[in-house]
Amino acid sequence: MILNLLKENIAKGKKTFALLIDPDKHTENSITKLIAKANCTPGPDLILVGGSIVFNGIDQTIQLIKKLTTKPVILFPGNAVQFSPYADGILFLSLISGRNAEFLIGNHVLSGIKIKKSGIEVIPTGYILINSGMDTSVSYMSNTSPIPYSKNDIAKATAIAGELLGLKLIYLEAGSGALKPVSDSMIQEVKSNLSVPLVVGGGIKTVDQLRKILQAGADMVVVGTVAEQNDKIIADFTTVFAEFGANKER
Ligand code: 1GP
Repeated sequence: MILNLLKENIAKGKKTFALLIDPDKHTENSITKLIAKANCTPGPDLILVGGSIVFNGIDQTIQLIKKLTTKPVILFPGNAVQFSPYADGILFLSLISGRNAEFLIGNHVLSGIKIKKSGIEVIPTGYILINSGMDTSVSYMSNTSPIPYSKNDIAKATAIAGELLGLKLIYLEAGSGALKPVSDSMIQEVKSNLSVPLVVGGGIKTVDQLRKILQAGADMVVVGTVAEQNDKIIADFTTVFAEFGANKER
C-alpha cells in the first residue's frame, strides 16, 4: 500500500522521493533512460504518471514503466480521462485551493465508478496550487486562481480544511516547471498544523532547494521537469534524501 509506505517512511524519519513522468514530454526511449536512472539504489521511491493534458497513451506509458521497474506507479491525473487500471494507485485529487466545482467533485463523479471497479489504491488528496510568479498549466486548465505565494495563512487554513474533510494527503503545488518552488516558510506553516502527510512539488531544480524543502517539513517531494533536463539530478537528489531519517538504510 502506497499510503502505508509513506507513513512508514515518516515513522522512520525518512522522506519519500516521487519521480513524475508526463507521458506527453517523453518518448519510449526517454522513459527507458529515465527509469534506468530511477532504478539506481535506492533512487525514487515511486513513480507518478500524469499531466495537465495527456495525449500519449496512459495505459501504454504505465505498462512500459511497469516492465522497466518494480517501483510503485501512481496516477497523478489532470482530469477524469487520465485513468489506467495498470497503475498501482491514484492520487484522487480535489483542487481545494480553487473554487471550480469540476475540479473539486465533478471529475470525481465521472471517474469514480471505473476507479472503484479497478481495485487500485485510491489516495484522497487535497491539491493546493500556490502562485509561483508565472502562469501554470494547472491554473489555466482548471480555471482556478492559485493561493498567493506569501499567503501562508490561507495555505494553512486550506490544508486544515482538507484534513478535516478526511483527505489523506495534502499536496502543495507550485506548478510543473515553476520559476520557484513553494516557500520554506509556507511549508513549515502548513506542516506544523497538519496531521496527514505533506507533499510538495513544482519548480524544484537544485539540491539546495530540495534540502530546504525537506528540512521545512515536506514528507514527500515530487520532481519532474529537472529530471527531463539533467541526467545527473536523480543521483544528486537521492543523496539529499539519504541525509534524512534512517539514512544508513538508503
Ligand atoms: C508538477 O509538482 C510537479 O505537478 C513537478 O513539478 O515538473 O516542476 O518538477 P516539476
